[in-house]
Formats: sequence, C-alpha cells, structure tokens
Amino acid sequence: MSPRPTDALIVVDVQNDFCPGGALAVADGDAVVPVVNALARRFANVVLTQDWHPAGHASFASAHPGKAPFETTELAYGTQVLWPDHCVQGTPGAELHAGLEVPHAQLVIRKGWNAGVDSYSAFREADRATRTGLAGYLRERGVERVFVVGLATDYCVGWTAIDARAAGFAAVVIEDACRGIDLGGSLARAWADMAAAGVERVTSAALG
Ligand code: VGL
Ligand code: ZN
Repeated sequence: MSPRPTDALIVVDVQNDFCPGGALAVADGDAVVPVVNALARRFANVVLTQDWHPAGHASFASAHPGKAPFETTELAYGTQVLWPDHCVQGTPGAELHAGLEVPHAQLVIRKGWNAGVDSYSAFREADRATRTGLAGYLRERGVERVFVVGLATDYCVGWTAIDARAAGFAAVVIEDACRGIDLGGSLARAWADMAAAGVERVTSAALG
C-alpha cells in the first residue's frame, strides 16, 4: 500500500495541548511525532489540522457554571463532552508540536473557531451541517483517498475519517500514528464506528 499521487495525508491536531504537559494531554500523544514525520515524507499531499478555539468556547467546561471537565452538556446540536480549556487561538498550547517536520504541508485547516459549535472533524462542525471546505479542496486537488493520523484517535481522527467517507473519499487510519483519549469506552466505540463507515485500519508498516 504505497502512497499514490491521488492520496493525501491528514495530520490531525498534533498540538502542544494534546501532548504530555498540555491542557488536554493525550497519553503518549507526542509518541506520534516521529511516526508522522516518517510517513509525511512519503506523501506529496499533506494537510494539517489545528484545533483552534476562541476563549470561552462552548466545548470548555469553564464556560458552563457547575460543570467539570469530561462531563457532558446538551447544546443545540446534541450532547457535547466538556473539556478543559485547550487550544485557545494564539496560545502556545494551540501551536503545532515543535518536533513535527512537515515543511511540504500545503494546507492548515483550523477548526472549532465557531464560539458556539465544536468541530472534531476536519470536514464539518459538530452541528453536522457547517462545512470547513476541506472536501472541496481535496476534490479540486484530485485527491481520492485520505490517510488520517494524529490526535486523538477517538475524537478528531475518528470523526475526520468517518466524514471523509461521507464526503466520498476512501479513508485509512494508521493506528500507530494515532493516540486516543478513551473516555468511557470512546476508543473502542470509535474503531467500531470507523469500521462501520468503511474506514480501513492499518499500521505504518503496511505503507512500507
Ligand atoms: C480533540 C477533544 C477536544 C481532538 C479536540 O483533537 O481529538 N478532542 N478537542
Ligand atoms: Zn477542541
């Protein structure tokens, strides 16, 4: 399974706040960096995403009096997990990990900038209606298949891969280039949802 000219690598949210020491640290999150770097060299087309919230974002527990991180609340578009404040626009926590080596990446999609709506997926916001433009970009670039890597497997990676399928792309998640949050069984659920959506699951060795 070698990368083709019609493949793109989508590197999801490899940001300081999702790495050890960050505000919403994913266990072992920074371990994906060397794996992603090695993979990225093999892809001509690379897209990065950046979780990019305004202060006071609706996904922050701090914006909901009486709520604590990792509880849920009901928003207009459905149930929302509440997170610690993270990836606030312009802060060091929102920066891409300094070890990421992807100088040839062509697009950075910033998502979650809408104050009242979260966006795990790089394709559409959590209201499932507002598009980011990524599908149109990939289509205009002639991309047919996306490989998704990064953080976190069960949230932004999983939703991005499933929405890639919904937008008509083939989608492959490279599991050793991802790490999960695993909140209340969310990691197993995400893998099941991805399989049901036709997302392929491989290890980076399969790209060798
Ligand atoms: C993410 C929770 C909140 C992610 C982003 O990148 O998976 N998870 N915001
Ligand atoms: Zn977020």
